[in-house]
Amino acid sequence: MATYDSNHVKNVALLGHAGCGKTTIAECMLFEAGIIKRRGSIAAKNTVSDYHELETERQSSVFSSLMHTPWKDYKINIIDTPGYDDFVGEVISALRVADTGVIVLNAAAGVEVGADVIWEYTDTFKTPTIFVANQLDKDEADFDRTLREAKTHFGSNVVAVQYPVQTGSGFNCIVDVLNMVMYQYGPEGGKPQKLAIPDTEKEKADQLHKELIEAIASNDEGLMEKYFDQGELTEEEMKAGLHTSMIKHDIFPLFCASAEKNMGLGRIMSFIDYVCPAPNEMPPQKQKQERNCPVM
Ligand SMILES: Nc1nc2c(ncn2[C@@H]2O[C@H](COP(=O)(O)OP(=O)(O)OP(=O)(O)O)[C@@H](O)[C@H]2O)c(=O)[nH]1
Ligand SMILES: [Mg+2]
Repeated sequence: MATYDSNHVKNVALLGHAGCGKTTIAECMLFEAGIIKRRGSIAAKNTVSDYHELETERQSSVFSSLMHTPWKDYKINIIDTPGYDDFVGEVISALRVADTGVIVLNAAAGVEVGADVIWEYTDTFKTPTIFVANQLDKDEADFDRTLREAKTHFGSNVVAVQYPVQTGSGFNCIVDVLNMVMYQYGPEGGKPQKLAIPDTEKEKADQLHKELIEAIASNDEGLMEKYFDQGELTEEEMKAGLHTSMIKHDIFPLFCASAEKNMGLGRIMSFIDYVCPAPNEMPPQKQKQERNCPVM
């Protein structure tokens, strides 16, 4: 088995309101990494994470499950937590060891109360956090409303890294405003084609790219000066700025996905690898807080 130094290990916890899609996302991540050859589903009661009888019966997670997978040069440890608030102790335990919280939002429902409760914890523990707008394949999915609600509930530092060209049954394209490309997925999801952003999306993509750069630059004096001088930041500078601001709990990038259709998860895993913090990068006070984190 490969060995990894601590710079190449990423510990993430999947968090969110019950039914937002955490377990299905974990299944996609393992499938994308090639750990499993076939994706299980909640309906078929055969996911890796919800293996306990209680969970298959309820079709809902009861315990936190720890999974791990290699991804490119890294090892990602994935903790899938239950969403029902009866099991919030499992979430708190996961936050003691996770260096990044992935708060999953059901884009068909917007920000639900479970996400608010979890935000209280990640905010108290200063856990670096990303958001995933999931279930974008549903007819009721509304990305703009989900982003707006996330900003209202969690602050203006929630910033879109991606947006869907279309939601509902036609969802198959994600515009990424960090690396300024469009990902187009085939019917089975998985690895997308990387395409140039079409002219019809240029204006929206440029606007969100600018908002992302300004959010990054506003948290870093050096980058702000460079942005004022040159009117642009490189992708590498943006990633470095995101990395530092995430550790300081100053920025919360938001991504797009449909776990049901296996779309978007590979890109999120690559972001976890290259941008999200490694365990040895967390400030000592955060490590101390984690050990002492109170049960609220
Ligand atoms: N259409 C659609 N359905 C989804 C998506 N993600 C998950 N689901 C479905 O939503 C239901 C709940 O999914 P889970 O993965 O169990 O959600 P969870 O967040 O783990 O739920 P808890 O463990 O109860 O907190 C299942 O029926 C999934 O098949 C998605 O992207 N699109
Ligand atoms: Mg679950």
